[in-house]
Amino acid sequence: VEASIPEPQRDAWKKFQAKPFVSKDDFEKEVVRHVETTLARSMFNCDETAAYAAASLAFRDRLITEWNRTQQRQTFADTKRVYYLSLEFLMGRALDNAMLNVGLKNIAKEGLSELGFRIEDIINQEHDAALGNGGLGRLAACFLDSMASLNFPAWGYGLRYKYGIFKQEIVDGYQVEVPDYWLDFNPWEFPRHDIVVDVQFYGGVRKYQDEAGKNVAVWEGGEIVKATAYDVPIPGFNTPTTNNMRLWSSKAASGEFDFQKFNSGDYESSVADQQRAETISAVLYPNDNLDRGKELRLKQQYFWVAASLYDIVRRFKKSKRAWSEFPDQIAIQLNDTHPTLAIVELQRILIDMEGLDWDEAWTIVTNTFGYTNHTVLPEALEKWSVPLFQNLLPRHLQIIYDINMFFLQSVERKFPGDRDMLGRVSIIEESQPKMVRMAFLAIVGSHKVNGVAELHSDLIKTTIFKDFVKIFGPDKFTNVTNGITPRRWLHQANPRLSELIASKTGGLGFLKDLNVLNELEKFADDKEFKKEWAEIKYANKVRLAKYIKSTTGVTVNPAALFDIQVKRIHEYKRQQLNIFGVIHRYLTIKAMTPEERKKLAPRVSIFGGKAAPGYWMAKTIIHLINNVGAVVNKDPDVGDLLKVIFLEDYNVSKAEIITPASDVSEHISTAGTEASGTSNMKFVLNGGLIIGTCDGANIEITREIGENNIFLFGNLAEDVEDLRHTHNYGSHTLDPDLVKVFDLIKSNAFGDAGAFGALTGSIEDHGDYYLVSDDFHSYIQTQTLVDEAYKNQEEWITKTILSVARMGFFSSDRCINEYAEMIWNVEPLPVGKESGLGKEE
Ligand code: 4GP
Repeated sequence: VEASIPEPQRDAWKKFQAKPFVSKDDFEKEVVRHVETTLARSMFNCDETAAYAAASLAFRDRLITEWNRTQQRQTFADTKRVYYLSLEFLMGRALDNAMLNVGLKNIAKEGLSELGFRIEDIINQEHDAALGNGGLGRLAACFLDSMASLNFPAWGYGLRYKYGIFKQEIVDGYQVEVPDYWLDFNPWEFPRHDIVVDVQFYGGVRKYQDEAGKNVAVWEGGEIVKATAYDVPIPGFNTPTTNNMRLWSSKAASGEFDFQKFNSGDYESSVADQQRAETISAVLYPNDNLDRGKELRLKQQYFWVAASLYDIVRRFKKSKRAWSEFPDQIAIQLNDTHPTLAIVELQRILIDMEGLDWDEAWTIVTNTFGYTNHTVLPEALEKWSVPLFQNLLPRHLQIIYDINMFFLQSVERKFPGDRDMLGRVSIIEESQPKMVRMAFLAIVGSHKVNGVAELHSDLIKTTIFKDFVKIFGPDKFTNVTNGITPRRWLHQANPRLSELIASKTGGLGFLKDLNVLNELEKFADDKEFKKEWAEIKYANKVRLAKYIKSTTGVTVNPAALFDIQVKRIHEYKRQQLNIFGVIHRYLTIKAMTPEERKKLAPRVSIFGGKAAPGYWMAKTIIHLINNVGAVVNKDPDVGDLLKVIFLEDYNVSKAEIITPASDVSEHISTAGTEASGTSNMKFVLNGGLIIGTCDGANIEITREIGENNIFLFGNLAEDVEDLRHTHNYGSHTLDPDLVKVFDLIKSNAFGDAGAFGALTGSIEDHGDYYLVSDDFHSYIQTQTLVDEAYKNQEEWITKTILSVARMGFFSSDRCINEYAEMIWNVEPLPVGKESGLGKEE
C-alpha cells in the first residue's frame, strides 16, 4: 500500500502506461530496440540467438503488460482463486505458444522476415523448459494454459529447478544422462527479489501453557533457507488474461556468505552453507511413477510448500477477512501427494501462528484442499520415514500425529472394534522404521480426491483407497478424466491441420470449444477434404522423416506406416512388448516369399522416451530397441519393409514434431496400470489411430470415437490379478511366438544376449508381472489387423477424420471446468474487450 502512487500523480502514469504492440511495425521496432539496447548488439552482429532473444523480449513485454492488468483485475474483483501446486511443470517452449495465444504469429513471421529471419529458425533457438518427467508434469502445463484461456483466477506454484529433466544421449545403444542447464538465457521469467520467504528446517519444538492455559508449541532453532520468487507469465488463448506461474529458488539465508564464519577464517564452510541451500532447488528428481524417499526430496517439498503457503496466506490476510472465509477465497489443488505437506503447514500456520483452535483450523484446511491421484503403482506411493521427518520437520510430525489421532478416533467411532481397519488406514505405517503414508494424509486433509480417468478413479476406490470410501463415503471420491490443450497440441504442433479445420468450421473457435470438431463428421466421406487431410498427414510424416534422417542418419520412407510409441520407458508401459513385436515382424518378413513381401505395408517403428537413471530394466529396454534397429535397418533383405528408430531425448518440443506424424501410436500398458495417459489423446487429435489396451483413457477414447476406429487388444484389468496368481502358483507356459523372439535374442542376433538376460528372464522365470506373454498373441494379431486396415487408405482416412471429429471431450478446458465446478467452486473472471489482442482471433 505504501508503494502506491498518490492520486494527483496517477494521471501521468495513466498517460504513459505501457501499450502492448499490435502491428508488424511496432513489433519490428521492439525487436530492433531490444537488439540494440537490451542485448547491446546491432544489425551487423545479430545471429539467430540474438533474434530469438529480442523477439522473445518483445513478446515478454507484451505478456507482462497483460499480466499486470490481469493481476490488478483479479485483486480488485477479490473473487475466489485457485492455486495449483505441482512439483513439475513440463512447459516446453514459450515463444511459439505466446505468439499463437495472443494471435500475433503472422505479424511476427512477417516482421522477422523483413528483419532477415525465418520464424521457424527463431522458434528453434529456444531451450525447452523441462521441469517435469512426463504425464503428470505436462498435465500441469496444459492445465495452466486452460485456466488462463478460460479466464480463471489461478496461479501455479512450483520449484525453479536449475537443472530440469536430464538430456538423454544414446551412446553405443545405451542411454547416457547429461545435465540440462536451461537457465543460461531465459527471457520468460521475472525474478522478484522483493518476494522472499524464510523457510525453516530442523530445530526442535518447545511446548508450554500460556497465561490463559492454552497449549502453545514453538518451533525453534534449526536453519533458515530463503525462497525467492520467479514469475512466469501464462498467456491465455484469445483472451487478455495472463496468469502467473510462481517458481521458488533457494538461497542461503545469510546472503552470499555467513559473515561470522567468513571473518573467523572459516571461508570454505561459509561457501558450503550457501551451496547446501542452493542444492534444494538445484535438480528435478528424474523419476516417473516412482518414489525413492530421499531426504533432499522431502526438503524440496517442504521448501516449496512453505514458501507457497506463506505467499497465499499473506495475500489472503491483506483482504482482512475472517479466517473462516479462507476456503471461500482459496482453493488449493495438490498435484499428486508431492505437496501434501501443505495440509500440515496450513494447519500449523492456523494453530501455532494465528492462534485458531484445532477444529476451527482443521475445517478450514479440509475445505481448502483437493487431491489428485495419478497412479496406483505401489512403488510410486509416497512414504516418508518417521525418523527422517522428526529430524527435518519436528513440528510437522507432531501435527501429523495429531491429525492421525483425531482421524483414527473418528474411524473407531464409525467402526467400533475394527482394529484391522485402524491399522490399514492409519497415516502412520507401523513398520520398522515407521513411515508416514502421504496419500492417506492427503485424503484425510482434503475435501475431494480424484483419479484421472474413469477406470483409474474406479480402481482407486476399489483397491488402494477402498477403506477410505467406507469411512468418508463415496462422494468424497470423484473422477476428472485428463485432457490436453488443443492450442499447443493441435494449433501449434499441426498448423496445417488446424488451418484446414478452421476453414471448415468457421474459424479458430474450435480451439476454445473443442466440441466444434464434431462438424468435421460431415466431411468424413468428402473426397476433396479427404485429399487435403491425407496430404497434411503426409507432409507431417515428411517433416518427421527429415528429422529422423538428420538425427539418426537413417532414411525412412514417408509412405510407410509410421508406428510410434513415445513416453517414459517403463515396464508397465511395455515398450518391451512393442520391441518383441518388432522382432517378431522381422522374423516374419525374413520368412516371406517375394509375393508376400509385396503385399505387406512397409512400416517404421519409432520409439522415444527417457528411462529414470537408476531404472536398470528400462535402460535395458532402450538398449534392446537400439540394437534391434542397428541390425534391422542394415538388413538388405528387409529394406523398406521395416525400420526401427529410437529418437534421442524425447521432450515437449520434439513431441510437437512427432505427434502429428503418426499413423498408429501405441498405448499398450498392462490393463489397470496406466492411470490415464495423455499422449493417446494428442495422437488421435492429430489424425492418428491407436493400438492400445483397455486401460486408462483409452477406454473413454474408444467410447467417444467408436470401437471401429481403434485397435484394442489384450487382457482386461479385472483379469490381471488372477493371471499373475497363475503365473506364480499355477503353470506358466510362454506364448510360442514370443519364445521364437527370445530364441533369436539369445542367439546373439542383437549383440551379446547376456545384456538382455534380465529382461527375458523377468518374463520367463520371474512371473511376467506385466503380462507380456499373456498379451503377446493378441498384440501380434491386432498388428496384423492394422496392416490390413492400412491398405484401405480410403477407409483409414475416414476413420481418422471421424476420430478427430469426436475428440472434443479431451480438451483440458473441459477438465478445468469440471475441477472448477466439482472441486474448487470457482468462477471465471470475465474480461472486457479493452485488451490489445492481436487480429488473428
Ligand atoms: C501419470 C500417469 O502415469 C499417467 O497415466 C497420467 O496420464 C499422468 O500421470 C497425468 O495424470 N503419473 C505420473 C506419476 O507421472 O509419477 O505418478
